[in-house]
Amino acid sequence: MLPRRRRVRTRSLDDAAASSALPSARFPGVAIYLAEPRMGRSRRAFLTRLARSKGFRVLDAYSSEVTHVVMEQTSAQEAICWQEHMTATSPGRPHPALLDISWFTESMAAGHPVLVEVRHRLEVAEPRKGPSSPTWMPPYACQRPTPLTHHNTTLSEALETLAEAAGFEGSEGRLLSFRRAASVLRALPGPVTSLSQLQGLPHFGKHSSRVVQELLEHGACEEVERVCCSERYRTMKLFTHIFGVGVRTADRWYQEGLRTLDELREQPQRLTQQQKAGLQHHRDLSTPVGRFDAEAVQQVVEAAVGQALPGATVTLTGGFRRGKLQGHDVDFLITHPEDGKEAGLLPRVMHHLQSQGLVLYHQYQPSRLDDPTRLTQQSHTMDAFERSFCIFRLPRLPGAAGGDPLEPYPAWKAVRVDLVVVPSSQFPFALLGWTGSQLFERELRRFSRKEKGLCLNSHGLFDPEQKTFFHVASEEDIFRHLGLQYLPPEQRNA
Ligand code: DCP
Ligand code: MG
Repeated sequence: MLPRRRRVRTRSLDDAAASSALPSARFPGVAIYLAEPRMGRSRRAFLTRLARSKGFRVLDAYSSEVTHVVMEQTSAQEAICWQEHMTATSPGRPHPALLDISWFTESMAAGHPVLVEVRHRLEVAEPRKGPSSPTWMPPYACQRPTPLTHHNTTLSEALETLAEAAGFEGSEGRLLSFRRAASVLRALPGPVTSLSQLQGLPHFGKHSSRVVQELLEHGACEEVERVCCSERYRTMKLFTHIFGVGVRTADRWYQEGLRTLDELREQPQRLTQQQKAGLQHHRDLSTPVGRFDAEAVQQVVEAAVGQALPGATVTLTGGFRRGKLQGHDVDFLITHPEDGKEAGLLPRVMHHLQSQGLVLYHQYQPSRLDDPTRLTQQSHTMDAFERSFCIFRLPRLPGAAGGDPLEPYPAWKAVRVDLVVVPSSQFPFALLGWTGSQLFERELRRFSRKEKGLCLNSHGLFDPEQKTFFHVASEEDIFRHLGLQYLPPEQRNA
């Protein structure tokens, strides 16, 4: 996955596993797992070093080998929920003992594992309560499965609206708080029907809890209603949904008094080529792309790629890979099994597509992979792959459903398509980075940085201390390196 000119060391999965979980002969039959939620990364690292220095075996990742799970400041109820979650994500595993930190500290002081007594055990402290008891939920979205369809649509959509509105005001912190709370609701195993169910859930501050409370009690939230009706929110939403328009541009237009698409069309000198194309095809582009259309686009892209470079492959990614039935665009990764063969491929692919009249607009961005600093930065939007942002002219099949029955049925539809060319050695990272959801990616990068001290982006996983990149063959390998349970794309709808 590295450009050949960079001489950096690489680490394999086996190296990492060996350094983290050296089998100890001192206390056979004891393998400790320090559960992080309330412990924090640095304390966990400290306790791990301490125990290993005394000859204890401490595992970095939760596995079937674990015999003693140690938790800190965790109630028995939370511990049981945690265990249920681990059992759900890895069925069939034996249940290790769930222990309070007191067992660990006593064992460290004694220099050997002390006998497990009732007072050490978390799971016997109190019985489980009924359906309204708090649910244990890992704090990062990449630590829990989030399906596409869930039980709390109304609540999560209300919080998403507030997140979007906060984003329009440039308030990144509030945007993230609302978005994370909305994502927690999507991951819950059932509907929230009473406020007490939010107790103990991560990312539920006063504001998000109040919104949920109002919705549960009155069926509507005054703040959300007000935002949705406001001229500011409606205009910002209208403008930011134009291809090529971000929050800053939309805000400038709003401050200058612009409110409608027609007003923008009257001032073409203000618009980039991309925005002009976006406005020109606005009607089609603001209609969701269906799975059927995405498959039709895939066929024409595959044909063009096959002509431009036999052996190259096309992978549908983004929301459609997560199982969504509709999207605002169609995202593809193009690669070739032989690293380097893919370089400069896109102009040839675009040429084939254009010669068939399939391209209404495209903006080509050459690869910037020869700039090594890009590979160790932690931003998705900055990825350095060769790419084209396109609007396709997708012929409609006769008899296809849709459109206004009173108007003549158009022969084609404009569809937003992103084509990204990736060297095969970086493909698993690009696939993980482009599959989304956006919040899932953000949380995965944050988890890597804050909990593991590693830098993850669509090019690789980098250890800034060791100055090494990790070698991987699949998305599963990346999850393993990060000590995370593998989540298939359809469970990444955070
Ligand atoms: N992505 C990201 N950060 C961004 C933009 C995108 O991590 N700022 C990743 C996650 C997205 C994926 O790239 O899921 C594709 O981007 P899209 O904007 O196309 O998002 P989706 O495909 O998920 O949504 P949609 O179905 O609306 O196209
Ligand atoms: Mg998409």
